[in-house]
Order: sequence, then C-alpha cells, then structure tokens
Amino acid sequence: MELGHDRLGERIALAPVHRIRRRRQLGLLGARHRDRGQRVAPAPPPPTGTDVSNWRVVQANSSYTFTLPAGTAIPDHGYLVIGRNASKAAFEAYWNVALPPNAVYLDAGDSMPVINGDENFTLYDATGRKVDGRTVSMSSAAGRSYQRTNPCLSASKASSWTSGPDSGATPGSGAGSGCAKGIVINEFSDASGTGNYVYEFIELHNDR
Ligand SMILES: [Ca+2]
Ligand SMILES: [Ca+2]
Repeated sequence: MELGHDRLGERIALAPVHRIRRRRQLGLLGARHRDRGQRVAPAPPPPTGTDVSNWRVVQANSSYTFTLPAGTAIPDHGYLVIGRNASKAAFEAYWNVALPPNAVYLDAGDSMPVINGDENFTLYDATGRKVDGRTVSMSSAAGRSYQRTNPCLSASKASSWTSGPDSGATPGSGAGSGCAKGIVINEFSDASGTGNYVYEFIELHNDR
C-alpha cells in the first residue's frame, strides 16, 4: 500500500477509491492528493440564473423606478415578481397562488408598480442599457392584467400582449415558449378593489 500525507502531515495509507472519496467528503484530503492523478469529484455546476442586481424597472406615466436589490437573480426559465407593497404570504393569498420554486418574490415597499391607468414599463440593466420595453400601456381604465404572449415578440406592440381582467393574473407562471432572449417584462397587473392596490405587480421572466 502506498503511503502519503494528509493536511496534518500524518502518514496515511492511501485507501481504495471509495475510502478516498469518503475522506474527501470529510475534508481530510489535502490538495496534494488531488494532484496525484487520483479521481477528483467533478466541479459543481455553475449557478443557474441571471444576476439582475441593480437593474432598474422604470414606470412611466406616472414615473416610478424600482432598483432590484444587490444579490437578486432570476432562475433560468424562472420569474421575478415585484409586488407593490405586500409580503410574499399576503401576495400569494390574494392572488390564490403558491409561487413556484423558480419564482423570486420582492416586496417593493410601495415604490412600484403604481397602476391607475396608462402606465408602461421599461427595464434597464445595471449599466443603464435598455434591456426590454417600453411596454404597451395599461388601459386608461386600469383593472387589467397584461401578459406577454411570447418573450420573442416586441414589448411595444399590442399584438405581443393579451389583456384581460386582473382576476386572470398569473404571477410566477405563464410565459410563452420564447427564444433564449434573456430577461423580459412578462406581465403587469392591476389589483382592483378597495385597498387591493398593494397587490399590483410586475413580472419579469428569464427566457433562456
Ligand atoms: Ca390600481
Ligand atoms: Ca405571468
């Protein structure tokens, strides 16, 4: 049996592969062993998703801006839902949805969206480059849910969106099949009814 050294300088007997793997899991093997042509566990896959730290969602008419907090990422094929002023639990209860694991939720703390009619949205990355939008505008009467039919289609064309009563909103789901376009504005919905404005939301989708 070959002899080697572990991190502590103790002589150890090099064991069959499964025992080496176990010692590696326990953090007992130093780099020296991994350099000796022995089997090395594959590197973990890179994190999935797109980092959207400090990206900005800008609402026009009236004007509001929400800057995505540092450390925010949108999972591949996933969603980022920005609720106007509600906890995730309250938001889910109001819309009667359980946001799926690939949907990130942010409470904007009443900073946006603020939907009363005629609003549209534009998305910028952290360098100020326009990524998507501006979108079509909410109807002047508001109370609607606008949903992108396909991420590939222009955000500014009415034909790229469906518009229905806000009761049909789909926070955290519903994206079209897409074309690996990246991050898009996928939905924006009013929440009609007295006091329900806190549940207004805008949804981004990661089309990858
Ligand atoms: Ca409203
Ligand atoms: Ca949706």
